[in-house]
Amino acid sequence: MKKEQFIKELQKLDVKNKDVITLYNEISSLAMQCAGDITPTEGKRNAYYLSMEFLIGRSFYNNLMELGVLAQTQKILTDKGVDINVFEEIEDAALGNGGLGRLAACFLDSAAGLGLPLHGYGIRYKYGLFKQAFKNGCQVELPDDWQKFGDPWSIRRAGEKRVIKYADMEVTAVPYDMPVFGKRINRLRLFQAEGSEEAQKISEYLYPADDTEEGKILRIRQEYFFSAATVAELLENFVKHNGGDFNNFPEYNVIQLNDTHPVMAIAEFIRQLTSDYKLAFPDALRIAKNTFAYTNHTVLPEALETWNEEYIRKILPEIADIIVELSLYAKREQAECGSAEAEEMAIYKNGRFYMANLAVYVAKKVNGVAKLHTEILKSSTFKAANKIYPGKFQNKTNGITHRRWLELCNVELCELIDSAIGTDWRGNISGLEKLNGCTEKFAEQFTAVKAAKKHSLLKYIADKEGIKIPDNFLVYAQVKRLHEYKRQLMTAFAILELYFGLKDGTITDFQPSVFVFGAKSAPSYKRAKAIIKFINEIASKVNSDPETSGLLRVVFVCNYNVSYAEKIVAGSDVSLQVSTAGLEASGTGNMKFMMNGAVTCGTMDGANIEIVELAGRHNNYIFGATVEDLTAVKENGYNPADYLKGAAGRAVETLVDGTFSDGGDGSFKELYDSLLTYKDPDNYFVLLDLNSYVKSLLQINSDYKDKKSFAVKQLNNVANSAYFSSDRTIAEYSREIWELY
Ligand code: 26Q
Repeated sequence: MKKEQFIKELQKLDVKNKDVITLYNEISSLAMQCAGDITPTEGKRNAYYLSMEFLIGRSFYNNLMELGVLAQTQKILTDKGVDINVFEEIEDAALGNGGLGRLAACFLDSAAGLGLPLHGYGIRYKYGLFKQAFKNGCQVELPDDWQKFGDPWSIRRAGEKRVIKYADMEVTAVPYDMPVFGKRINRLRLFQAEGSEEAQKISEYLYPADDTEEGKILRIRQEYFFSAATVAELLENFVKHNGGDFNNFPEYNVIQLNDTHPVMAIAEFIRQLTSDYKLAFPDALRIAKNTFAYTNHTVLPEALETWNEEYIRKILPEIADIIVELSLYAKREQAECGSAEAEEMAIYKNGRFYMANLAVYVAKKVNGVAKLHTEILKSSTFKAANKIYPGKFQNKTNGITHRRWLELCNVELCELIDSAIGTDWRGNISGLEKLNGCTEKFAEQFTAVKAAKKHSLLKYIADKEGIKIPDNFLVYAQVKRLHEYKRQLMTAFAILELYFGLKDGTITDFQPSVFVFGAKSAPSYKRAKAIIKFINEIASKVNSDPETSGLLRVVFVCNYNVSYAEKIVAGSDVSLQVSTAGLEASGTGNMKFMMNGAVTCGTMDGANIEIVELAGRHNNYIFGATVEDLTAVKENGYNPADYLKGAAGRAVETLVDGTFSDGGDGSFKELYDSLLTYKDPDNYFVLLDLNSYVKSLLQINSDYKDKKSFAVKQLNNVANSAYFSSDRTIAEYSREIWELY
């Protein structure tokens, strides 16, 4: 970065009569000019992260921070009468749904920060994840036209475009590079589809579901589009820089598949090697086996991708043939297995392609994203494969970049940490552990920092949502995609129990509390949408009840996104992570809250387990059934109605007793039936865990009375959060999968 030049030019910049968007574009472009080029890596070993999603959020502040000029920019702009916060009106780039997409963005940040050559490859959607509005408490979706302010952080590389062929059409893939700044400058390359109207549709929308939507041809086209463009580029570059012996390809390239969405890259890799470069199939397969690695992010059966063979055959006949061929190779190799095991591992059965099984077969390494999750993959989801491929499965517990999720979003806390242990931790996050020795001493100052961050959050919420929450409220937050397994509905019932308890006097001595929700539901996911409506109904009732509104409030923030998250994680006291045990692969929001000093109120699921292992169970609030408990419950036959006695019953009945209105669409009754009357009722065990959840929430509420000891718990979480920096995760991937050093 030519810092001096940037500062000099910025000082000269005329801000008069310029609107925010013009200023944003001018300052960003200036930073891009001074930042320098993507660090060359030709002829060296590189890792490629293929992902349908990169949820990068807002680039402006983060990039200026990474370039080391954020503080000076702020000062120069202030001198010119411009508040740097005005750029908050620039939209986030929401090219992802949730955890998986945000993880990809954190990984790129960490790799650049560590000086490792990891490059992201994906799709430049014209519209990112929809913008959420509420109409009568119901979610409505609006298009997210994130480029309407310009896109000064991308460079179009028209000279490197290439044609992608489907049986029925041709599409041009035009790369756009977003530099990722750190110790080196890496590349996030997103392909835009150009050509006919049909062709352009391929990169028009991000699929707004975070589980499989069956049978969507357009989704197949998208998956193939960027996989094929990436593979073609890597093979071509290899020939150009490393000669034509593809046996050496894996020495220079490793391709990480972010879930199964880019798995077509495997088939395409073999197709290009066999058709374009004339290798024999077994040789191409061997090279693929040394090149690809696969990360699984879910064990929910409905989210494991399978494709109807006919769909793929119609638009990609050669790819269909190759997948069938691969399934035969796999079968032969797995011949020693029993028939049940062979069936479990089949890539092709009953006219469908099983993309996870394909990935597991070819990948040299397969990883889960938290200890428990990896254990479940090994002992259940991919049990047979784990038996015949020992050593293939690994764990890589997720992480988050502490640069965005601590240094950028919580400057005040960072300054306090500096004053306690010096600034070395900023260069090497494991230094944060030194805080362990001084949590008592800093408790009071920490309380003041938390109060300041809470004040900013509550002010922001008041401005955005029109709901004023007093500063003395304890803040519980549940922010994440809306899904039944994440159990926002259980939190809703818990709130109702608190509300009724406060009204009838069974709950006394209660610290004023607010529950903050943020979540988007997939547009077609009716039950999730009903949960949003239900929570909004609860919010209106609770907030307007003069008997309780001094003690209990509920806010469902609208259009939760990365930028909102930055404020919520910094300003909250309690992180709600209450998924059904065994179903949240890892969670990463849990880590962001921990790092900012919120205690976790959660189940023994995903990375929560590792969080409490490191920060101490006594500094957090664990409740509910474990994976083992649930196995036993299922064996004994689960009857949710058994858990409806007392307060829980009253809360659940509000779905059908006229307390709330679903607007007449029957969706609350449907929710009720899903819990109590359908076959396999309450399959996420909401009622089973509700009672212990409420107890936990009340325990937290009571512990909060002693501000000092509560702050010590929170600080212990900060002090032990270094493990959850994605710098640690990326170092592990780099050593144990990518072999970058
Ligand atoms: C697949 C096919 C068709 C349409 C959509 C999809 C699809 C899209 C997105 C399937 C899954 C996703 C996203 C999954 C996801 O975000 N998983 C989360 O990954 C995080 C990072 O590892 C974990 O922390 C979370 O626990 C996990 O839920």
